[in-house]
Amino acid sequence: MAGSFLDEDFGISDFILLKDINVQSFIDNLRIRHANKKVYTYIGEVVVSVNPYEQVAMYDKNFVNMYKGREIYERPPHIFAIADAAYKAMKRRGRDTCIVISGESGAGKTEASKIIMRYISEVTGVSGQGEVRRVTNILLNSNAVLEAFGNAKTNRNDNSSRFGKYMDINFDFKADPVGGHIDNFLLEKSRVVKQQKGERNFHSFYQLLFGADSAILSELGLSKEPQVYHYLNQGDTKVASIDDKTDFQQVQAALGVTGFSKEQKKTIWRMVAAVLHLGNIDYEEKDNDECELKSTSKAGVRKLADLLSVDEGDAIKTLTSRTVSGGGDIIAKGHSIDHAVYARDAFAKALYERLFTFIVSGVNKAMKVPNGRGELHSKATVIGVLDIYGFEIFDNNSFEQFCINYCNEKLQQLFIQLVLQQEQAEYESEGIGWVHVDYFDNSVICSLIDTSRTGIIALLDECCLMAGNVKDKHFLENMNKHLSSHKHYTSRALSKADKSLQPDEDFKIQHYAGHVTYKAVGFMDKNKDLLFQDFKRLLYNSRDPIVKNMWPEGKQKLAEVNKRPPTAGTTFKESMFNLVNTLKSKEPYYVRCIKPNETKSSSQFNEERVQHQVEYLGLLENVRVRRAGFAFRQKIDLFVSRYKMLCKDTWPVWRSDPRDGVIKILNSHNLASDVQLGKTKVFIKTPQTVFTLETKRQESIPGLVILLQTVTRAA
Ligand code: AD9
Ligand code: MG
Repeated sequence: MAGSFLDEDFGISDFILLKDINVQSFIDNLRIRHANKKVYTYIGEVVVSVNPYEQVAMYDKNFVNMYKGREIYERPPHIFAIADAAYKAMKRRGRDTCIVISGESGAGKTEASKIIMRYISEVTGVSGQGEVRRVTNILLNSNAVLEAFGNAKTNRNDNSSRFGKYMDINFDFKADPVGGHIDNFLLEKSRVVKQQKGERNFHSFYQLLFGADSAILSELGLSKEPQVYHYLNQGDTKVASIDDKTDFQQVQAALGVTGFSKEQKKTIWRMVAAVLHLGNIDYEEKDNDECELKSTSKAGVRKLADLLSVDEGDAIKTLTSRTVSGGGDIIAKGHSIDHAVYARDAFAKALYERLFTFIVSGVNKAMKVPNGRGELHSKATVIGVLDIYGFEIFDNNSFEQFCINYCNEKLQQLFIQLVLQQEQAEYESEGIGWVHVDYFDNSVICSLIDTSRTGIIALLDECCLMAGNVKDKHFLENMNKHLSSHKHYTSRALSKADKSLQPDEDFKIQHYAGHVTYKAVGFMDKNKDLLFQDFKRLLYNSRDPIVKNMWPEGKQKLAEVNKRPPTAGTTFKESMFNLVNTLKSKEPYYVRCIKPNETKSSSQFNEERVQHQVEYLGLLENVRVRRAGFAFRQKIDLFVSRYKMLCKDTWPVWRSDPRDGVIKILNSHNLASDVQLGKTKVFIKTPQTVFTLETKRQESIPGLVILLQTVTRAA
């Protein structure tokens, strides 16, 4: 198996073993491996994955068996090995672990997370208990459901996750999955009402139109033609790589497996249909700058009211006016056309977002497993899998890209803290000599965004909470005022020479992964995330209990309504803080995904694009730190007890100083030059040394078993 590390035909399978560490040698190695369909390469225990953009036969049962229970360095690099390492740490050492998958949009994160989940389901539940099968079935089927409602075609990825997902899988004392929990982050709901050229709305809409039979469509009052719907006809409608019709059947089945009843499924699709009807509602001017429904929209509203099980008159009122309290009275104030369109779109976005939250909680309910006494399992050990939207730069970057990129900054910071800083700190505390490695610490960008009072989110909130006619332009001015000297922020007002920036519109952040220009227009609106109380009340009064339960705050009276719920930016920031804390409390494993080209080609390897990703992911620094340091480490006494059979002096029991034991073992195999002794741990420089130790250990075990049997028999 030693060949698996240094197979020159396929490049080198662990970057730590590269002769010279520089960008070119790193990329050369990736290129050779990519050309030979070697999807994975290690940096120590971090796996780098290059999207193959084709099915590579390396995920079947034989491969599962090859990796099951093995150490990372025993087999060629594979994501299975990382999944197994996380699983073993959980099983053998009772550690909560997490697998953090990062990389830009289309790099293969979601696929990686599914491969990990499939691996875990393959290696568990071997005794075939029905309950474990049920749970793994839900875990696997939850992907189809969440992707239908939370993924969409973008210009970067045909199946782009438009929400962040962190999934905990809970294991019992036998290390079998007994349940799970999904946390979802910020669904990109603006997509419901608007799509950029070449993109689509969420898959669910097309699945319904192309997949449901005509009886269902007629019940929902829908046409088969997506072009008919304003919320679908702004972008593409068909995607070559996607079969919406088959996907619909699959999602229907998966909804069943994940615990949704027939009624719930019906309501889900009724709500999807309602959003489409809503988008086609048009208004015309009445007197006093107020508006009413166009006559052509009346049938649509009737259907909308029917689908949501609300009163038609109430629906019309809610779509054309809102209630306000004035001088102690509650009065209806008519909308202008602009306001009505705005309110309609806000309603559509909110409907879809609530539906998504409902679906996630439904899956969570199904994954909560009662134990024999009818109680919920006390918190078992956990493996968390994080699959979040990748770093994004579009032609037009708005609030959503800002949040997505901020999230990627936070994860990069966590990576730096855990892998780079922690590694250096450990060498220092162990008194191990090594060379300091410089790396870019992106905490300065995180604070630019999330510092209280003067961070971008705080400055945005400040504008959103001001009274009067405050516009996005003021938000830009507010940032220019407070952030003028920040190295990672600029705008036209601050750097007049930068003609790429539109005055009064754009601001630019130098992210760890590159410069992104954001359009300030729309930031305040999306941050306020306003939905008139009237809509909430309308749905709370729905005759469909499933819809009603999605809108509990609709029962509040106007006077009781909390006028200032937390903004979208602050809510997102808090969810990122919580996520980072959750991840920090676990033993992390990393999958770093790379996108080899922009054309989804299985053969093309665009060096420039790859180099950019290698640089911003900090992969070279990662190798340098591992190399300057040591690939493996183990507590001194554990090292002696694991390898004592390799030396006649330490076998069968070593009673003297364990440090001397380590030296005896290493000297007996000429391995001492590759190892340093710290205060509490043995540090081993190269994986081959560990491999040699492990192989010799394996070889000596049969002999030991015979010896032991002889001793036992003699006794
Ligand atoms: V985004 O941030 O959600 O936009 P991801 O999740 O990083 O993005 P995704 O996993 O969706 O990317 O991968 C994009 C496409 O690449 C998939 O739809 C597959 O067609 C392709 N892909 C990714 N990984 C693999 C793989 N291991 N084997 C084969 C793959 N194809
Ligand atoms: Mg994804």
